[in-house]
Formats: sequence, C-alpha cells, structure tokens
Amino acid sequence: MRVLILGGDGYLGWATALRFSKQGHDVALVDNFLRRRMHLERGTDSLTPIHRLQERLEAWKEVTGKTITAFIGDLQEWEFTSRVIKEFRPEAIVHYGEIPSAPYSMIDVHHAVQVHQNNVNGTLHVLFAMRDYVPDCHLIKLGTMGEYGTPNIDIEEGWIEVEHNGRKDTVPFPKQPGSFYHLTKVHDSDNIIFACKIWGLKATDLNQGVVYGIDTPETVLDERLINRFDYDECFGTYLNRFVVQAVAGIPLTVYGKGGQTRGMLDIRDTLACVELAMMNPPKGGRMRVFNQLTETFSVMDVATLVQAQGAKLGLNVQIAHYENPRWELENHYYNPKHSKLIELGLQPHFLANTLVDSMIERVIQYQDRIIKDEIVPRIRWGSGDAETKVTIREYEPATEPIPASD
Ligand code: NAD
Ligand code: USQ
Repeated sequence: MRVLILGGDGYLGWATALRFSKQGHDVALVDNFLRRRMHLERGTDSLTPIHRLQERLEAWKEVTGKTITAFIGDLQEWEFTSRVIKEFRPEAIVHYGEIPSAPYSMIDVHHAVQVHQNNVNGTLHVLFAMRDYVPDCHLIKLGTMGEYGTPNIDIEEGWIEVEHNGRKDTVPFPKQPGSFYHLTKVHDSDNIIFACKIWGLKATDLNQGVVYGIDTPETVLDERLINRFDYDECFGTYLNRFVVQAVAGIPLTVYGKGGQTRGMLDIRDTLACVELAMMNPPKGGRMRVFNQLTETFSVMDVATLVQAQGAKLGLNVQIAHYENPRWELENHYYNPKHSKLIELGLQPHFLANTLVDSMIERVIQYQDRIIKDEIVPRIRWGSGDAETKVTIREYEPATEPIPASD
C-alpha cells in the first residue's frame, strides 16, 4: 500500500514509517522539523541523540535495503501539501504532523495561536487535497483522549446515542478538553466529520492516550535509527519524564494530588493500532473513532511503579507533590471504552511487564545528556476554580505526600 506519514520525523511518525517500510509498504514521509525547532526555542532536547533525517533514511536503506521518500515542507502551505498528495497519490495517510504539547499551547497567546494555526490549518489542507486528488484514500488521524476531558460518565468511542424529549439520535460524544492544544484536536475532529459528510471521505480518528516507551523492533536495528525521547516540561509525557527524573535523582514531579487518571499505551501498541486501522478501513461518509489506549493509570500509580522498579536497579526514587500548574481535576471518575481495536485483533503490551525496567536501563545509558534545569514545570494554566487555582510562586517539592481528599 502507498502510505504517507505526516510528521514522519517525530516520535510516533518515525517509528511508524520504519514499521510500515519493513512490512513492504511504499512509504513516504512529510515533516518540516518544527519539533526540532521548538526544542531549540525552549533550550531543551531529546534525551536520545537523534540523527539528521537524511542520515536516518540512509541508515535505514543501508540496514534493510528499503527506501523511504521524504518531502520536507509545512502542511500549513497549501501548494506544498496539495503537491505532495497529488504526486505520491497515497492510499492511506497517517497524520501525526501537529504540535502535540498541552503546556506549549498554554505558554501565552502567541503559542496558543501558533498551535491552533499549525494543527487546524494543516489538517484542513490535507482534507481538501484528499478531496481533490485522492478521494478514496483513508485518513488515519491522531486525535487524543484529552478531547473528552474527564466527564463523570463512561466515555464512548467517539459517538453516543442520546434520547432527548422522546427522540433519539447518535451524536459526537461531548468534548471538554483541558488545554488549547487539546482544543485543536476537537476542532480537527469537527472538520473531519464535516468533510466526510459532504465529500464522502474515509477517515478514522484515533483518540489516543498517553504514549510511553523508547524502542521499537525497527528503531533498535541501528543506533542511527534511534527514536526521539523527550522528558522536558513541554514535550515529555509523564511516565517518560518520571523515568528520567528517577535516573537523574530528581523527586518525581507529581502535579497536585496525583489522582489524575489517563489512558496509556506502549509505543509498540501505537504502531499496531495504526496498522489495524489502516488494514481495516471504514466506509466513506462518516468519521470512525477508536479510543486508542490499553490501560488506565493515575499519576500516583505510575510514580509508585517507577519508584518500585527503580529500587530494583538500586535507584533511591523520591516522589514529590508539586503545586499543579494545570487546570484539571485531581480526583475523578474515568472509564473510557476501548474495545474496538481489541476486536480488530490488538494484543496489548502491559506496563507491569518489564517495560519500566528496560526504559530505565536505556535512560541510564544516556544520563549524561539530561538537562536537569528543564524538568521542573514553569508553565501555568492561569487561575482556575477554587480546587485547581494556581498561585504564582517558585515550585518546591512538598516534604510529605499530600493525601487525596475527594
Ligand atoms: P512529535 O512532535 O514527535 O511529532 C510530530 C511531527 O510533526 C514533528 O516531527 C513535527 O516536526 C511535525 N510537524 C508538526 N507540524 C508540522 C507541519 N505543519 N508541517 C510538517 N510537519 C509538521 O509528536 P508525537 O508525540 O509523535 O505525536 C504525533 C501525533 O500524535 C500528534 O498529533 C499528537 O497530538 C498525537 N498524540 C501523541 C501522543 C503521545 O503521547 N506522544 C498521545 C496522543 C496523541
Ligand atoms: N503530569 C504530572 N507530572 C508531570 C507531567 C504530567 O503529574 O511531570 C500529569 C499532568 O498534570 C496530567 C497527566 O500527568 O494530569 C498527563 O500529562 P502528560 O503531560 O503526560 O500528557 P498530556 O499533557 O495529556 O499530553 C500527552 C501528549 C499529547 C496527547 C495526550 C493524550 O503530549 O500529545 O494528546 O498525552 S491524553 O492525555 O489522553 O489527552
């Protein structure tokens, strides 16, 4: 199959490109190195030393004999995006090419606008180019579980049947996102629903949870293929961050009480889910949604797991409760449905089985590259309600864990 990976130089895009190329698909990727530039802007970096894209692609060719084509450009440019889709004529597009960070979108007005323009405009261009050049192509779009927020009811997979004043309809599940970044994903979903409806396009929105892990079977084939691994405040997700903090001897940065619960999945399962979606395309006309997660954990569950696994490797891991810089509930109901990918054959990796140990060992290998100054959070969401109000002061880890009260 001809597969175009948007954001193919990024964390998930690079691993996906290698996987599909190894399987024999004709793979091309698009990237404009925005993620590398955002690290330069913030003074941060991937823990793992990632190579230039050209070197990565040459190494892949050397190791496997396979070629991945790269188109370098910005999805916000219509001329570029439409030309790539017209020339490559993909049968499937996997769209990772967006800014993925909630904290980055909350820095100030300029970053909120940048994230909106980048994510929403890029996706609109992809939709119009599909309509014009590849109307039978299947768009596999990375959304996020954070689109739903943390409602006090079960979260369905994208759509919910409601009865109101004696009449029934199936409507998009209500969205209550918690950052301007997460909001861009809601806007994307609405735009994709509309494009499917009016042009009959085929699309799957993968509402993905928090991804963890470094290696995949393909990225370990050669050190030049190593994937990025971020741990800074903007781009590191919480388990990835906790593992680096454990190795660096920094008390784990649990925000607030740590009862915040999220869906999570191993990066290897991200690749499996995207593949399952691609090999089982939907009919056109109505956007399909899968909730892409394998397990749910609270922040404290993950912190205590890292502490226990670190102890096995001789690390004395401390857990600290930092004033929560975000606007979010710290204790809440969370029950997202996630059976559709399992029904298609997903066989998940589970966090308890050794992954943390292997992540810790890999991080120890690169511990000299840890930029400690960039770990403690500084970006604040602003004042919220009484429970989540953030006051402006320097962050000091609490000496005692704060008990969860509600
Ligand atoms: P990433 O930043 O590592 O990868 C995104 C890539 O897209 C980067 O290489 C970036 O340079 C590129 N890009 C961004 N805007 C672009 C543009 N306008 N034109 C061309 N290239 C552009 O992020 P990631 O962690 O790999 O996430 C990929 C996608 O998955 C994102 O859409 C993210 O929202 C979603 N997602 C990620 C996670 C996670 O835990 N990593 C969880 C849920 C959803
Ligand atoms: N958290 C901490 N300490 C930290 C970092 C985070 O307690 O050092 C907490 C946050 O307050 C939050 C939870 O951990 O409650 C998750 O935060 P995160 O930074 O790991 O993840 P998030 O900001 O939600 O974003 C990540 C990806 C994003 C994706 C999202 C999936 O960066 O691209 O969309 O996970 S989801 O969370 O399901 O929306």
